[in-house]
Amino acid sequence: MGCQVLKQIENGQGQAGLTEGAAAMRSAILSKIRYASGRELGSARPHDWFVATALAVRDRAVDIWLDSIQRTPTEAKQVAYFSLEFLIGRLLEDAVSNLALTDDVREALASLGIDYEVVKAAEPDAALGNGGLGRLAACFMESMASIDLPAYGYGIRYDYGLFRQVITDGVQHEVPEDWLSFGNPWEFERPNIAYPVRFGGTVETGPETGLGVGHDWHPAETVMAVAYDTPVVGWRGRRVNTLRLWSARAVDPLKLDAFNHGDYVGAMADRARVEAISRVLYPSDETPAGQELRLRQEYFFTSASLQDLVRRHLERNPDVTNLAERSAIQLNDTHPAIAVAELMRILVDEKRVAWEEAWRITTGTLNYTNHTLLPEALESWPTELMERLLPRHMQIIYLINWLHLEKLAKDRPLTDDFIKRVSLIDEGHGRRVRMGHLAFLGSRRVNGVSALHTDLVRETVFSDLHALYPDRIVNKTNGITFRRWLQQANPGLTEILIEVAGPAVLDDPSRLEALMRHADDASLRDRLRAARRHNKDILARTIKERVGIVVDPDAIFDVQIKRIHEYKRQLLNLIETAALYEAIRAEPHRDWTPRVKIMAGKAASSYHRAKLIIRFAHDLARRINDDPAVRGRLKMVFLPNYNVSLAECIIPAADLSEQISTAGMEASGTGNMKFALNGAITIGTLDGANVEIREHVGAENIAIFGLTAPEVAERRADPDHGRAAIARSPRLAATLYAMRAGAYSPEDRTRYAALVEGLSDNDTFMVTDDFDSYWDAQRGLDALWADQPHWWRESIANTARIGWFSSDRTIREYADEIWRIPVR
Ligand code: 26W
Repeated sequence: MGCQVLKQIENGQGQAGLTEGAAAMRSAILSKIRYASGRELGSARPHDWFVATALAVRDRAVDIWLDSIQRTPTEAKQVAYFSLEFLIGRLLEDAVSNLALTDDVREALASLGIDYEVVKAAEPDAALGNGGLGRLAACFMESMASIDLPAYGYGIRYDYGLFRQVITDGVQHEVPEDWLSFGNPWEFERPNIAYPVRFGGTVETGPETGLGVGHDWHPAETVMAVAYDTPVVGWRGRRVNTLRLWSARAVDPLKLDAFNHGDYVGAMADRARVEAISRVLYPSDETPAGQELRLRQEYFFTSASLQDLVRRHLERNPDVTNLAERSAIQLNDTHPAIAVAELMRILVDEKRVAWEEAWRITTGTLNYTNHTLLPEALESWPTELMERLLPRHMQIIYLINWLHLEKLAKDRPLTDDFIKRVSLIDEGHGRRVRMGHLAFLGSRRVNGVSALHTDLVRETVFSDLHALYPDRIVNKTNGITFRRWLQQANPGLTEILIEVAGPAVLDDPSRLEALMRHADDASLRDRLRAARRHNKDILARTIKERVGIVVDPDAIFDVQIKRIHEYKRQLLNLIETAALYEAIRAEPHRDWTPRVKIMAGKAASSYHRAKLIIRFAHDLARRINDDPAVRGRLKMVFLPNYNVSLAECIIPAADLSEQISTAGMEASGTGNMKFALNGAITIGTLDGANVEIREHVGAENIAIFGLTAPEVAERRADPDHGRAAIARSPRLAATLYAMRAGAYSPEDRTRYAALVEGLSDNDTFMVTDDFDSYWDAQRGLDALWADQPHWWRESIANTARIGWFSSDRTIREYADEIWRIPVR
């Protein structure tokens, strides 16, 4: 910025022609640059502009925030969403567009010579979550504010979020994600909102009082949980709720006597150990973390959140007896399941409530969402560890279990086998506490996240408990916030939708249906195609910048983006890509439909097979992209460091959405909904929410392939199914042979030997069984692409009929059937 321009800005020039709103925003931003960042205008960098803009916008949010809290009646029931993960991503555009400030902010910045797009891009992506579960929590927070539901989100303020993925020579490396290093303009530290969280020690049994025997817990260690609040702005600024994240602080940060004796390091050691609790997000997704630190994290945030909730309750109510009428707590998976024992402890030991009454309150307040059936992801903790870390809670859990079994024994003779299945203690693998069972018993409602998943929850993990409590399990199919995943991510498409379906479409997604009347309208098709093309150009540029690969925006953009996991079957996609590559080479003169395969996702650091799949993606991409024989027909790209911001760039540019998990294994999926909303056509299995997406968009507008969940279960019984499937499919056999022989890894020919052998010996995920049907579905899509009017008709049907998958609908269902809170 030239000196002359600066002088003019400081003199208030450049405001001419600005609307009143933009002029006010401009002076707010200027004042933040100067007084909050302590910088001269001329030295401000994009990040300073981001901070100044965020602070200016935050001021507006704060007014609504305080008002939202004020106007919530004392007797209103509130939601507390307990989640170890909130994958929120960037917040600036969310806040700006929900406050209807987009034009003001854009113009204000432009008048200062600054591009709003550059400012948005300077915000770090808050990755306080692994994947679907964490992103769902973020969508829910936005929806609760948008439908004016009073709610708190409770979690952990990790210093380091999910690792940054760096790929060198196809190998994933994990680098710490230091998202707070430049500060976080959204949060308010609340040093006055802090609670002691205790660990270890012993329990002393007191004398019999009128309320039974008292228990005095003498903990060995105390950690302070300090609150950091982030305002969550709802659509049209209707309401602002609080996301309250806890940070761990040592009670005695510096042991002064040690320090005075010259032991500087020793004086800090305790502090480092204690504060490690909120240092870093566990990067495991669907695999057990199994470490003591993880259990400490779980108890730390659950205890602080419950203490806070009970304190807030007592500010408005005389005692805790009506807690269940004023609060509904949702446990996001079993990670906060210790809440069952902790709430009982607070009520019985601290508030001196009788056991039965405490149990009534607890089971009236808590609800639990299950997000996975994978046996390795079902949490259980060794009793020995729990007894050492949480001795009083372990006593409470034993008592809950004893009462539970005794109640059952009244109605039926208990066989050993039945006790084994319904007990809170799993005796099979060393003694362990089953956190899912604990959450089930302590909850009023238990829910799955798609119709199919909920059926499977009833039939598998909780079949015995379901038989005992047949009304407890309900379904709540997931949803996504359309504000972020359509309006913000895809402004071009949004503009067209507003024109066709009217502006009310922004408030009521069922109005997207109006699009169907224009499904065969060539001019609409052309406009949609142009909007998609614009997004594809941007993605192509991003690909070129990040990995140096040139892709053709006229080709099908075929996308699979999600955590790398065997059940999600990135390997099936890659093997099909390899087979397609060989087929094109064999018949180079056929009119192949040009495709760009795009993949992104992180592997858990200890998940070797997932990392090997990433490596294969790179080896395969190198081979394909370097081969002139397939030029113009096939390209393969792996984009590193998948996160929310990258998803926002990729999804609006996708033609084809890969949702190809082994049937019965993906609880719901939410990426599937984001793609369909943006008009991508899904190729997928009858798994998770794909089943319901098919019902909504119509079977003719989605490419379903592969075994169904019951067929998978049946096929698994045959130990030889993999070998048999390979024998049936010459194409699959040839592709696997090439892979096994090192065709894609000439410098290390055995690199994929184990991966291929696994497919014939033990193909748990049915890659081989589903290959042919997947191949055929892909070729069907090639043909469909050649018929562009037909392709776009299907695309339009996806956008038009996906409205039901808005997280506003999901949250209304939770409010109605689980939390019993009336919403407008
Ligand atoms: C114990 C380690 C661990 C960590 C995370 C186990 C399990 C998890 C999560 C439950 C994994 C997860 O994110 N599940 C996903 O939840 C989404 C939201 O409901 C669903 O859409 C996905 O299908 C499901 O995989």
